[in-house]
Amino acid sequence: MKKVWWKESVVYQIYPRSFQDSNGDGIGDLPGIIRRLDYLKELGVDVLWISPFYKSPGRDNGYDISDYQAIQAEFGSMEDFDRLLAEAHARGLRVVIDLVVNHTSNQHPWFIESRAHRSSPKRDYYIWRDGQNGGPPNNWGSNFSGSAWTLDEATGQYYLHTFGDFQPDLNWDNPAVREEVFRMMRWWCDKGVDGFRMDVISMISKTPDMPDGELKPGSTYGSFAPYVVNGPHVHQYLQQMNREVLSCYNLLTVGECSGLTVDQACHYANEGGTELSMAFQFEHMDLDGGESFKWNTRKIDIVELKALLTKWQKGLEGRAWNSLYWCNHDQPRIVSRMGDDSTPALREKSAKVLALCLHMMQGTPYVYQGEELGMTNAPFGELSDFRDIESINAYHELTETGVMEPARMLECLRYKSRDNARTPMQWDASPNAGFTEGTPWIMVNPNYTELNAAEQLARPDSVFHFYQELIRLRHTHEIIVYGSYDLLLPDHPQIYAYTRTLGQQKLLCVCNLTGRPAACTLPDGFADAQILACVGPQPHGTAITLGPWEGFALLHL
Ligand code: TEU
Ligand code: CA
Repeated sequence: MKKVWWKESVVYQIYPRSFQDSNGDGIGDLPGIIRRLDYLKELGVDVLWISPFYKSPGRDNGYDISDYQAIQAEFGSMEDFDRLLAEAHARGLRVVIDLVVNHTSNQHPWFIESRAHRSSPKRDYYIWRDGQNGGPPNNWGSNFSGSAWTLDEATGQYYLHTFGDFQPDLNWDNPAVREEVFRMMRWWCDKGVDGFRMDVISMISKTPDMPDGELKPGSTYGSFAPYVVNGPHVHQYLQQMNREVLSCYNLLTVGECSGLTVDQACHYANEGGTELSMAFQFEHMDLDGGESFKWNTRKIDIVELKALLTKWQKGLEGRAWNSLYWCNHDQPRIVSRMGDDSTPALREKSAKVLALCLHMMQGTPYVYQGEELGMTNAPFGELSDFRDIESINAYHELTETGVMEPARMLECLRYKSRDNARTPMQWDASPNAGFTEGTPWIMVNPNYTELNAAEQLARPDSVFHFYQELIRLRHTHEIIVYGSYDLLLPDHPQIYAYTRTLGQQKLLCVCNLTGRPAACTLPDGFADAQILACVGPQPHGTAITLGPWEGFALLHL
């Protein structure tokens, strides 16, 4: 297996809008990030991935870009970005930026020109089709509810948008589109950025004939997935991007790949390096999905989770590289989703054991802002507390079509809404958690008075210091990066246990992912092993009982 820096790194994701406000407008910004670089250095991460800060109407918080080479005023200026990059580099932190090129904003000059008339030179920058029987070209539904097609009255055709109607999909089959994107990417690379996180990159190649999608019972729209996800030319386009841009620099690239399978990942993230460094798969995040997409309050089954993550660990071994995550700006908080946030003590234990379970695996770990504190879902009340376009649109669609009762839908939003990840970073116990001196754009979780970075920095046994230790261990022990993985106790309903092996070395990680005591027998050979990390008391002997949310990692030389 090739040894490279991005396999040995830990990435920290910043959602700029919610990280640190510097000018009192209630919105986090680039100067705010600069202020907190020392905190990130203290945590010990290697790479920062910063979610979009480009010029944007902000209807999807920056994932709707109207100028790829300008900074949205509320986030700061290009000088601020340059300073952020220099200040990060001065501290040995690399900076990965978000590349959102499946779609643009409908306010992007390309789209304004494209929609101007049918013979516009930019018409083919987007995906236009004639309607059918007085309606859209097919039955596809958008990821943000409603049809995936919107009629443009002026030219009488429909444009495709797999997300919001304000996010028209680019036509990657047009070589001019690819050249524009590659040129823009080189411009950022020449500035010195260290990589790209590529938004829904698995969706850039669409099958040219676009038949109706399968209609699931109870849904109004058909699924575009078979015709859009991992489409016919996606690997060809990424290989071209790799030849013309990526291979000319020393980058970390990670594709956000909804609909990713192990086989597909072995293309996107192949060890030969002809496409991307790694990809995000979604399968473990979908384990508590089901009917009505993700809108339910079901819990993830531990036996299923183990089988699934093991499939990824073994399936990519030596062939491609995994990325490891519990959280990002689209997911509810893991401690509320899989752990127990009902008391501070249980919250901290479950946050730590979940971290341990993930961070001892093979792949590059991603820590999402606040995860290193064990930040929780927020106590949202009514619909008006939510800001996220996906949540708000889904509420209307599902309650207005009678699929969900309003009270039940609100309950599901409180559990699963993306806004749970987007409440402001909790820095200290001062008003608004030290995030802003103004009015925050979304509610601050009231638990900040007790749950905040300042308190945790001052307390050696905090979640922060546990994450710091896991990151340090990864930097110290090659086996955590490169060792091969093997699952133990596949059918144990509470314990996630696995080994890592590198040459003569063996590591054992055992985690009780439930709030009930759990017993198991350890494999031989760890009797005099070194304890790397521990949540709860140190284990003794081979027949052990773990208390609620306890776990440990042992290293045998
Ligand atoms: O997300 C893509 C994506 O698949 C999500 O919409 C996902 O299905 C959903 O969040 C699960 O609830 C990316 C970005 O991460 C997201 O923030 C953007 O809204 C989206 O693309 C459009 O750019
Ligand atoms: Ca601000």
